[in-house]
Amino acid sequence: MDVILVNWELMLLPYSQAVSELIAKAKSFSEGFAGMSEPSPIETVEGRVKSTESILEKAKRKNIPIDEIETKMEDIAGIRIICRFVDDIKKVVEFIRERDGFDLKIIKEHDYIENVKPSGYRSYHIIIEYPVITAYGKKNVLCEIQIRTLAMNFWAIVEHSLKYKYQGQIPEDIHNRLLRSAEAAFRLDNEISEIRGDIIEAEHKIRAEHNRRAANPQIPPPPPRSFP
Ligand code: 0O2
Repeated sequence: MDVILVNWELMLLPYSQAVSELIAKAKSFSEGFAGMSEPSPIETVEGRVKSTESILEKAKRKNIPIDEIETKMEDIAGIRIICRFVDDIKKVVEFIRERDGFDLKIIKEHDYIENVKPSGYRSYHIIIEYPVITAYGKKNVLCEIQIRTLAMNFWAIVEHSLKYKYQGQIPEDIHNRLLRSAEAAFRLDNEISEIRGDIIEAEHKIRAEHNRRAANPQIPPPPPRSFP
């Protein structure tokens, strides 16, 4: 049997660079909305490089040979873009599509919002190939971009923890509760979408008032607020 030795630190370096660069690009896109009438569709951006332990576990689970990990495992580098409103997901997807062929290449898209996973998972995934120039030269790395709402994210984090706790074998009653909460999160997203206009208008007013006071220190500060 051939033994393949992997220098993980060196192998993961371009992935970590890709994650940093993609986070910076998404943040700068989001900051570009400052002062515009439409707020940024991006609430937060986070990213991570899969741990060696997690790469090996997934390779075993998916039967991926160690020497094919870089071409077959699509989420060694991962970016997660969180939106407030379901409609914002489409805008972020468009932003990524516009970059296709420019500074990244879209390999495939998975719409787990239209095609909800049997677990109840909802999210929009885009797998991209991203070129990085490292001290060791140029390299194209695969990266998974997950785009989801705050509600979808909350659900996915909880479900992920339970999957970890039960080592993938979630008991039926908890599984059923998770399915019901996934639907509740989806209804919450839809309800919030209905009042999106009101929320944005309210935020505009608060921001305008804040700017007015910042520009004019003579205006007395607002009375201290109490909890509702
Ligand atoms: P981790 O620990 O988050 O990195 P496939 O394309 O279906 O053959 P793959 O590569 O698992 O297999 O792709 P998929 O299904 O699109 O999932 C990729 C990632 O999406 C997962 O990575 C999770 O982060 C997330 N995901 C997918 N399904 C679920 C789900 O049912 N629940 C939760 N909480 N997250 C999910 P990992 O490596 O599985 O996990």
